[in-house]
This record gives sequence, structure tokens and C-alpha cells, in this order.
Amino acid sequence: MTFSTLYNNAKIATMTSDKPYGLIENGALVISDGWIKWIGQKKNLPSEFRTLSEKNLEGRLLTPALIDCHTHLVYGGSRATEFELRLKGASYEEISGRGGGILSTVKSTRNASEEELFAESLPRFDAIIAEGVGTVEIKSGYGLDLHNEIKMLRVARKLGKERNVRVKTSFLGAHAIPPEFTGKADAYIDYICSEVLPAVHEENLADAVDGFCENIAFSTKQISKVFEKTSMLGLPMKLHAEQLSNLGGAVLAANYGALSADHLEYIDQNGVDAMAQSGTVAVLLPGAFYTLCETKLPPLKALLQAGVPLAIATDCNPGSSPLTSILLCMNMACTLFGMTPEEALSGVTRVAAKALGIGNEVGTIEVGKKAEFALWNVDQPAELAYRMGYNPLAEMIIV
Ligand code: DI6
Ligand code: FE
Repeated sequence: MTFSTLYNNAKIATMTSDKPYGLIENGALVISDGWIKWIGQKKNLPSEFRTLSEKNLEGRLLTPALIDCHTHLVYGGSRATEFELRLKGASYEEISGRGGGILSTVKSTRNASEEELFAESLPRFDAIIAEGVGTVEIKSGYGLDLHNEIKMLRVARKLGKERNVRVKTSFLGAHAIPPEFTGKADAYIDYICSEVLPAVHEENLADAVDGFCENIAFSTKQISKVFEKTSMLGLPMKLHAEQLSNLGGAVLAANYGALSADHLEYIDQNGVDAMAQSGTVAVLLPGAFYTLCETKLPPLKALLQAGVPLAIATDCNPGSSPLTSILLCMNMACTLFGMTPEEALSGVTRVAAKALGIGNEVGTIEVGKKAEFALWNVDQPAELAYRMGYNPLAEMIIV
């Protein structure tokens, strides 16, 4: 027997049509067994649905449940001291070169038990989902060995189960060179390709594979090795590219048909064109831009002109973006990068879903998609990106 409900009297930001936000005034929705069966204006409701049990949304704004498509929220410890150092003039690269940065988080993450790591990460996860987020991507990359990468990814899966929120995991073994491989980056890449990634895959712990292509991390050649292994295993790819310099990571990601290339402050026209051609999503991360006091803006106009789909995400991590607010991220995307509030909202819904390869299930409100919504106490959708530090969520509706 199917179980159907009529959700009535909402302003629905479907994020589908050409209309701004795909907005439907006086909208209604029929949900059947967790899937959207009908959507439109209440006055057009087919008679067969008129007797369904009804939930009145009282004129509120309904959006797709938001999606944070790039986080590193599972980690041990804190990097507040590094924040103080940066305020005194040290750069992110300098701190990383001195063995601080990512490697200091690797140390605290390795020292934490699975239970401790879960307990430390849960409040960050809760902060993110409290703002209407129904899907969170979580990367590994602070374990950097078999045991600790698996530990991180198990914690990520467990967070999703604990809160009944979708978690998509990405294996980020190629994030930094761990101390036991200092000066042996190629040997480390061989190790993750031959031992860690296959074991992670065997346990079904990675929904995608990511890498950090950067002067302070891995070259395009090293990332290619990881991607070769990834395609053999049939997993999708993502890449941190052109965050601090341009190594050609975006072109590499596009050539492998990656789901997304992320950061992109230093991307050039070649990279933009390659991404447009492959349909690779650009995930912009204003929290990292802000935290590192970056001055080079991602080339928004060039990306839009080429038709590259644009997502945004918190990049929640202890070093370059200690941000657990997707709404503030939307605000920053507008104020710092010049995105419109509508582009910001599609960047955390429709396009974020595409960046995770789940665009056929979630990210818009249309027939055939899952019933996962956020209901807001706001009058117009632009308010979601407009405020800072205020959470107008009325209710998550995940059927
Ligand atoms: N780019 C980032 O912004 C994060 N990782 C990456 O590859 C930073 C991670 C950290 O500093 O801990
Ligand atoms: Fe990141």
C-alpha cells in the first residue's frame, strides 16, 4: 500500500525552470512513499489527490534540502594556534612547510580513537545540518595510512546513520605526504594506490576519490596515478585544484570526467574551457578564500560564460575554513565572489547534487525526486543568502 500526503500552501523554490528560483506561489506537493508525485499550484491539483491527508505549510518558503558538497569535518584537535600565527603574518604555505598545517591535524586525528573522533565531529555535523542541510559530503585525508583513513571514513558513515542524513564520502589519501614518507611522495602515492584505496573500496567506504593538486601537495602526474586506479575501481573523481597556484589540475580533472574541481581561484581559461566541455562542476569555497585572506578571486564571469555549473560549499576543515554554516557560505559567495542569491541557492541544491553525482535523486523539487525539503521562515528566497549568523529554518521535511 502506498502512503501519500498533500503538502499544501507553500511558496516552492523548485530550482528547476527558467523562472527565478523556479518559484511556485501557492504551491502544493503530493508525496508518495518518500517520492515527489505531483507538484503545482493548489488550484490545479488533480481531483484524485483532493482527499489525501494534508499538511499546511502556512505560506512558508520550501526549498530542496540543502547540500554541503565539500567538507573535511571529521578530524581531531584544533588549529587555533595556527590562526594566531597567520594573524601575525605567517602564510598558510609557510606553516605547512614547517610541518604544521594539515600534518598537525593528521597527528591529532591519528591519536584519536574512532569513538573520540566521532564525538569531536558530531557537533560540527550537527551545526551544518541545523541549517536545512540534508546531504553532507565528508572527506578523509587526515589519516594518511590504512588504519586511520578507514577510521575517518567509518566515522563519516556513522555520522550519517546517527542523524539519518545522507553522507557521501570521498577518499582523500592524496591530501598531504605523511611524516613516514617525507621526501618520498611517489612512494606514498604508490602505497595509497596499491594498499589503502583498494581496502577502502573493499569496505565500501568511499563514494568518490579526491586529491590535493598543489605545490605544497601533489603534482598532476601523481594525481593521475591515483585517478588511474580510481577509474579501474569504477569510482567517480573530484579534485582540489588551483587553490593556491595553477598546476593544471582543472584540466586534469576534466580529462578524467571528474564530478567536480574545487577551489579554482587560480584557474585559467584552458581550465575553464576543459571543465565546460566535460560538464565538471566548479565547487567554489568562499570560506577558505576568506580565512586565508586570499585576494585572487575565482573567475566567476569566465566560468559562467563558458557554462560551467557552479556549486558552493563550506570546505569545513580545521585549517583553511573552520566554517560550519552553509547559509554564511551562501552570503560569502554573494558578497566576496559576486554570485547572485539565486546562484548561491542553486549552488547548494541543484548543482551541489550534480557535484556529488546524485542529481537524479535530489537537489531540485520535481516529480520523480526524493521528498527532502527545508522549510523556512522567510518571505523571499534571497533572504537565505542575505543574512549573516541567523538561522531561519522552520523545519526539515525528509519523508
Ligand atoms: N584544501 C583546503 O582548503 C583544505 N584541504 C585542501 O586540500 C585544507 C585542509 C587543512 O588545512 O587542514
Ligand atoms: Fe577542501
